[in-house]
Amino acid sequence: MQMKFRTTLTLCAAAALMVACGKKEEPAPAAAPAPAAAPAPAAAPAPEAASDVIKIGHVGPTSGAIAHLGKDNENGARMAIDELNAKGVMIGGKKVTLELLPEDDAGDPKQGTAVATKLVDAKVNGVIGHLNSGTTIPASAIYDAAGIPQISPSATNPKYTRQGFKGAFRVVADDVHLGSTLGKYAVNTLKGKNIGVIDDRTAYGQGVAEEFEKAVTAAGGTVVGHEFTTDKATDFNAILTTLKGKKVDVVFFGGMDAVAGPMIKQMAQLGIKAKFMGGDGICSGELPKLAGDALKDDMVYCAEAGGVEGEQKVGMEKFRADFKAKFGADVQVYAPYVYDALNVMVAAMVKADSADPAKYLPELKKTEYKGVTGNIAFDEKGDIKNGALTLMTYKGGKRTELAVIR
Ligand code: ABU
Repeated sequence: MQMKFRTTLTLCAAAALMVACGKKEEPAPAAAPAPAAAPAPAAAPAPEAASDVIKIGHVGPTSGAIAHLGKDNENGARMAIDELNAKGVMIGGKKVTLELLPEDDAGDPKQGTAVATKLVDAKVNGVIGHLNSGTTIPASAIYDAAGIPQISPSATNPKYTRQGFKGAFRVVADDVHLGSTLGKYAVNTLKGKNIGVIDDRTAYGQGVAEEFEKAVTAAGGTVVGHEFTTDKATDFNAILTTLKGKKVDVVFFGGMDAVAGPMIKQMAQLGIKAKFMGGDGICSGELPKLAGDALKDDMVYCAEAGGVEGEQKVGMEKFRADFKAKFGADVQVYAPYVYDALNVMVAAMVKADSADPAKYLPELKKTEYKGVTGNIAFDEKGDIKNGALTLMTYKGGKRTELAVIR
């Protein structure tokens, strides 16, 4: 696929980014012979203050049913920005100020592309986000066309990094890893005999459910039914009754916690005693509130698309404590991944001594970063190398780690 990365010149020519480009402004390279008329008007000198600012966009759904997840992600970005600014970041021989441009895509693909365009127009130096695969994938084409690197902290649909966009990265494992691990677990560990699947038809929900189903079949299990809902639905009685008729002992849901919670409640009302499984989208701190008393101990199994073991747990625990102290809220799922993604992006800028995307992108590709979520390096597609999953259940209304799986 043809790359459409904007040249260094184009970005550096934006007066507001002169210093962020890492060098004193160089004379503009000779343009192709111009039709005699209009010499390019001399750019007005950039105000000193503006030239020291590096803009980083963040996008997640901070409104709507999964606003709690969007805010969690946004707070991860704020935490990184605040710490970096307090520490002081030197680029191009100057101390720069990092500015967060937070945007709300409401988890909606159309709004996702609208805010992506807005961030491009604002001349951001990079983007962290989006949260959902359904918004991340269409937005990635806009960032790619503008030459702006993007790191998603949570979008797990494989397609995101398989479009040939050289500036698209993610710091979590993908749905192939999630679905296949959970599918094997359903058959081999939970001993599911009649497995039911429901998905919400989003890029994430459909993708992870399909991978789960493939893995169940490969492990010798049986999917007795696959039902469909949406990410806005609230009534699941019809599809749950169908699955009840098939005597399901495990129900896998491809979708987010805001839908999973009421679904678990309605399973209880219908007397369905099956285990409930899902990917990272349901694996939040909020799920027990959303499901209420219907969520029993050892009933729900899910996986976060990352994880740390051994000594690296210390850094993660410190992050969680610092996050709670700063925002008065527990981490939901992906705030630490956002925090790392933003630090990775800024570390690449510092290494390149430039916030010009064309200059720091090569450093981003070479990332070797030890973060709170573990070691981050990217493969040729932009996916995290050697990604982990953390298998979770819920006990006493709290997420409880079962194992970290690679
Ligand atoms: N990975 C689950 C939530 C985000 C998404 O991929 O849509």
